[in-house]
Amino acid sequence: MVFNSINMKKIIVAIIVIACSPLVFSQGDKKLQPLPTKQQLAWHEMEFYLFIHFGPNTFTDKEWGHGDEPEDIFNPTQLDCRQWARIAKQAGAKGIIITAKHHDGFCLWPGKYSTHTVRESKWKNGKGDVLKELSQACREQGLKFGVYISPWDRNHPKYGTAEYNDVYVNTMKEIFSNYSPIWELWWDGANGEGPNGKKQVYNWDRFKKTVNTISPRTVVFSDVGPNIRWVGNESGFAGKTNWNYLDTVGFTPGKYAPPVDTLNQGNAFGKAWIPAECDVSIRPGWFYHANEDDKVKSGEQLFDLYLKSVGRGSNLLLNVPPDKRGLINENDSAALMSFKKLRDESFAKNILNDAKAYWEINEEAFLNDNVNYRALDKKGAVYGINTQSFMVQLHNPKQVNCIVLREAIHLGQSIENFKVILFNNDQQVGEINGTTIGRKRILTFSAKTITSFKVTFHDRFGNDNVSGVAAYLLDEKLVEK
Ligand code: FUL
Repeated sequence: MVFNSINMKKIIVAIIVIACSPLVFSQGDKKLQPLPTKQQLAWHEMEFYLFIHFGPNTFTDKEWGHGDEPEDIFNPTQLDCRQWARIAKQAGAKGIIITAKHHDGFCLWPGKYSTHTVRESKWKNGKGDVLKELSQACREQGLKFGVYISPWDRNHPKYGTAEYNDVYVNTMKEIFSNYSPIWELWWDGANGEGPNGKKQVYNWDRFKKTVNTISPRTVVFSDVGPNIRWVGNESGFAGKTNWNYLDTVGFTPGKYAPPVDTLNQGNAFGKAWIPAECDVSIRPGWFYHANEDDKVKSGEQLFDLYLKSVGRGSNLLLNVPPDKRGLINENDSAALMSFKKLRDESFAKNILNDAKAYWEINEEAFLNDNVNYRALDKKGAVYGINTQSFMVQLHNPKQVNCIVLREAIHLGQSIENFKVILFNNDQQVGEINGTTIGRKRILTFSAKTITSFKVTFHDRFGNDNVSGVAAYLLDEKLVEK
């Protein structure tokens, strides 16, 4: 098959002329599907950030504390939140979310609604405040700061009574007024017994309204949002089909959450924009355990998780638990640096820089993976052109094993499936089929020498919302496992 660029251009120009009311077409579609908020769009751009599980469990070697651990157990000898933030920054993470309070109820700040806090511990003679130190360290490094506040509390005497919902609301208000801005709030759905043997009936609606009132720009995570959803596993991977839509009516976080497959893939026609976040630990456990020092995931394993999370349109929340000193362990930080190096090396050179796309408007911007779609809009580019495929012609034959596609998610998510056909001159040398694209879809395959490739996609509205394409040659060992 020979592709004649002049004819293709003529055809595309004709299509552009025919589809001369693209804006009307797209605006109409916008009403048909939920769109991300400004905060959610900004969240999508975060891609990768760290989770910190830290507290009494770090010192007792537990994963779930009982809530009756003596406060003095919490006594890090060299706690340094600046070290955490520095390492996060060097690893290319964009933020840090910390377990302000885990299920054991211990508060990493001197909270006034609890008597089980850093204030009652030996650490800094009860004068320490981890949230204060970490929020400052994040600010210094230009990182976003987020908090995990476990509703399940195995220490609080009010847990299991209606009054505990007041305690929880007050706790949130206290944290938000002392340590804002808080970019992401993480709600775990766990709901076990408290010290009086009772389970709490959480008032999720009230919790949601509270955050919405005191900090409307915070994105709130739980199994079912309201802003970010759990991906349905703690292994760090999103579905290859991954819709940013979810139906939440009748569901709550925890036991009454949607099935894990639904969380993993989203609902194709879901009523709300609630994208998935992939939480996973760099070690087997969420908290630090010395006997897992040799079980830290390698840079290559982390890269594979990156492909399965960010590369499937989701975000990667990677847990790196500080050790008993209160420092990120050397093994973890080495793995993070190796992960960063692999990302940098892999995506340093978009080999389409000198390629031509038969998407003739603003092809330069289109071929730049980093360009943001808004810039294209302004120039009246890709918006609404009713074309379902485009061709990319390389300047010279090149070896490729990775193609990155992006969808203009500020317009919603509507691409249902796609096909990439690789050519070496007239010869078809490969074909990759997929379903959703979303913010970013990273496809990897065994390396091929190609001169061109064709991307065909089916958009549920006939829109043309592919907003970027790039191609790379990765180290062969990094191709998705
Ligand atoms: C789970 C918790 O029970 C684990 O301890 C951990 O915090 C994880 C991120 O969420 O539901």
